[in-house]
Amino acid sequence: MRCFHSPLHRGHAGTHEIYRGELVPCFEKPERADFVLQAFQRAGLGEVSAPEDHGLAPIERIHAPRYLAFLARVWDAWAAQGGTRDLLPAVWPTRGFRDDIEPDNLVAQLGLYSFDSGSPITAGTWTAALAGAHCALTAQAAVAQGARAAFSLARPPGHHAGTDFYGGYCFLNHAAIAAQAFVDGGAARVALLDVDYHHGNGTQQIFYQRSDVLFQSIHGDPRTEYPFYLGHADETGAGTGLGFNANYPLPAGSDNTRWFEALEAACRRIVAHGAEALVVSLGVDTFEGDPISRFHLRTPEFKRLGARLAALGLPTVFVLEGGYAVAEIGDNVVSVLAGFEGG
Ligand code: OKP
Ligand code: ZN
Repeated sequence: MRCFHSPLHRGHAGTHEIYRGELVPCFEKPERADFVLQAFQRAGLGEVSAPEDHGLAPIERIHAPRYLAFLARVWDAWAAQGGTRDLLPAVWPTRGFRDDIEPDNLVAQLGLYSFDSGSPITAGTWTAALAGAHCALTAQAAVAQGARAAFSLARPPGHHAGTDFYGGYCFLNHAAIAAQAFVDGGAARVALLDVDYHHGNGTQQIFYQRSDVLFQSIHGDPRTEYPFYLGHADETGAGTGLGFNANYPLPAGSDNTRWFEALEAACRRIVAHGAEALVVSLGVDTFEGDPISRFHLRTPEFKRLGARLAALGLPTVFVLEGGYAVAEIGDNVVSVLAGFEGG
């Protein structure tokens, strides 16, 4: 399978996030992509290529213009004020506040467009996220042109980013952008499956009222796990989208039997949807050694996941999401892809 990757991810390099009341080095760091790239090449899974520039139009199909304009300019505006440190929000418009007027104050803008304090914006964040979107779009194009599968190897991840907000280390929703590209290329029904440990709240928000893109997510129960405020089983879609959103929240610590039961249910639903293409939000923070998550998948389970997805027989785009056990992230991702390829 071909892999699309850009070194521009390296420009997104946050310094700190708050973890259990302490400032700690960011879990989402450039080394993650380096390890995945090394493992992919070592395994000889396929050619690694730079993404093509697909322009802003396919990204504007998912994200609001004022949000994209904000992301594109915010670092330069900060630098013009003499700012050098990571940009972090400190105030948010919760219920009862207005979100229709964008404040002039930069920190207030950060709060308007974000939902957590753990997603620093740095000098290269926009460039990195944009390159990631183009990796996903180039992988989608390869699959639309007949490849069985392709892999978008980029960071920061995307599945927590919604129409007009960032958070959970995510700025542009690469998987949603790829799914939309399938629709815009003529697919009537697309399936998007999120196997990251955390609920894909951004992707759910984007497609919640739509029936063309079936969104499903298997994740730690939001009652105890990030992102906390979305991802429950009773969220099944709205309006035209009613019945086209399915969540499989599992208690933190759930065993692999339970995880694969959820995967089986999700796969059956993909078949019932009559999907013509599949996009996988591939987070491997379900790994038992992950520092911020509490599932127990290991190499055999990652292989089994890949093989189960292959059995769907669909043109498939894999988009990298989470995974914070950096030394193992490459092997874990490669296990899924090798399992898919029958290796
Ligand atoms: C991103 B992805 C806040 C800590 C919250 C955020 C976890 C984001 C996971 N200070 N941690 O789904 O792998
Ligand atoms: Zn995650």
